Amino acid sequence: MQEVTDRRSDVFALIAYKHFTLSTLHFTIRKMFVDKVRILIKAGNGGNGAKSFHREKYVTQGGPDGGDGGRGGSIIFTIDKGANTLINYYYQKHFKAENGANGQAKNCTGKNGKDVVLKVPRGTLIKCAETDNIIADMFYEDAKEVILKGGRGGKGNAFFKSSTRQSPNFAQLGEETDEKWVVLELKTIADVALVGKPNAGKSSLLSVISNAKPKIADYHFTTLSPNLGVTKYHDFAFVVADIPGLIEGASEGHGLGHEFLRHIERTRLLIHVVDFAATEGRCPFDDYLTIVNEKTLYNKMLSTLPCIIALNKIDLFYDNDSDSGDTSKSSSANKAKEKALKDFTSKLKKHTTKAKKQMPQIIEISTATKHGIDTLIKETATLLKTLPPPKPIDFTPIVLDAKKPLEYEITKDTLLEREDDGVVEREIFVVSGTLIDLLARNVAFDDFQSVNYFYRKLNEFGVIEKLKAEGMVEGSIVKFGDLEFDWTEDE
Ligand SMILES: Nc1nc2c(ncn2[C@@H]2O[C@H](COP(=O)(O)OP(=O)(O)OP(=O)(O)O)[C@@H](O)[C@H]2O)c(=O)[nH]1
Ligand SMILES: [Mg+2]
Repeated sequence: MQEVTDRRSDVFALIAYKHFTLSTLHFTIRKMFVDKVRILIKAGNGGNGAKSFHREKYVTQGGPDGGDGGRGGSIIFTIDKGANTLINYYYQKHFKAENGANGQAKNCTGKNGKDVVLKVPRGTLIKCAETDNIIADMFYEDAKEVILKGGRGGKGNAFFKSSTRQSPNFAQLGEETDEKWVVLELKTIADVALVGKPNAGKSSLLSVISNAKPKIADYHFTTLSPNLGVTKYHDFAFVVADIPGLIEGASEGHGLGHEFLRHIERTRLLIHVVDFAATEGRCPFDDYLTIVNEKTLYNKMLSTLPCIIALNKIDLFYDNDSDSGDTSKSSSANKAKEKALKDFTSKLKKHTTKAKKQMPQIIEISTATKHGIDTLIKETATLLKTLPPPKPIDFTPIVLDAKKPLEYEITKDTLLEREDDGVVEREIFVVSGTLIDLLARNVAFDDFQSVNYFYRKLNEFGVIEKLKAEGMVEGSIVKFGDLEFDWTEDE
């Protein structure tokens, strides 16, 4: 559930995001909330090294002066402090950093490619799309993660000059980088989450305990995405998240679905907001139980979070009496409320005993009259102070662009060759793998010294020995990448 909007309005969603109202079209587009996206990223390739020799009038045999290629740009993630959605990645999904420029003559090094810096809201997890493994948790405000490093620039031929090699006639190619799909998943970082059925009064509560101004209305699903606010208790401040309403079956996708529960995974404390006045005719305890069940179905860990129960709309028990000023009615309202409270408490006791859980604290509140709000803030702050501080997700980070091990394999293939007496089929050896790819990119096959280096490496990795064991003899054809070689034994 990333996209809480009508499909028809997609075209205009960006406009909506900027809070335009298309009155001429007779409908207003809702702001989109995106908390999970899949994007393609690629670091820049390294620039190639240059092969060049110094040229000057009257100077013969100038030395090698080919410069190195520039480094490719990297893909870097940082925090966008003001953002709480991944909307920016909903439309643009491909991000490629600039390639490094090639090296030039006169020892000119190629320019490095520009990095691409992607800003995400705090609390975003970056995952490998293929394996779902976590690469980074953008948890801290100053988080900066290089997710894909730019390709290394190739060395120019000037670099390869040595006392025994005066005129290297080859240069190195720049490193090529792979593109990768990653998933960005926002897990809001808040100390406290307000959870409950639609219309329970979660947004109303957030509006009276913090600086936030969420939308409040007497219909279901007024809140379409989590709202954040900061609550202060003396010099102690904590972040509260108002989570969209949950209904039974949310874990199967009913209502707005249970996707928003991902935003309470990182919170330290839950406040269950219950419509205690049963304004919609339901049993308050059943409402509470529905949310408990849904959060457990989503993730068992959520049921271990400490919680407080806020029994809201307490003012409604007294509503009619305040008009009449009749104190006898007021005491009957009190009795009704006490009876409801007794009923709720005894059911809760039974439930927690059966589930072998600690009984949560119950606080009666009214966001309308502010009754009990100070107590709720005080108790929340007190409980929070006893809990361990929030911490990033525990994971073993993977490196997305980890260098692949140098490997090779030998297979056999056939090749059609024209000879004097017609076309003959010849068996050839094909050597492939990361070792060959790397060597093929770094060897200049028109340069004797470079080919020598290629041969030395093949020997070092045991390729020649293995080919011989597989049956390579004088005159055999061996294919490395796209290049074919005739094998000749040394004299
Ligand atoms: N009388 C009374 N009404 C309240 C109280 N708290 C909230 N309401 C009303 O209940 C209705 C729903 O309030 P919201 O705060 O929007 O409820 P919500 O839980 O955020 O609802 P969703 O966003 O749909 O999940 C609104 O009409 C509020 O004015 C209260 O303490 N007393
Ligand atoms: Mg709401």
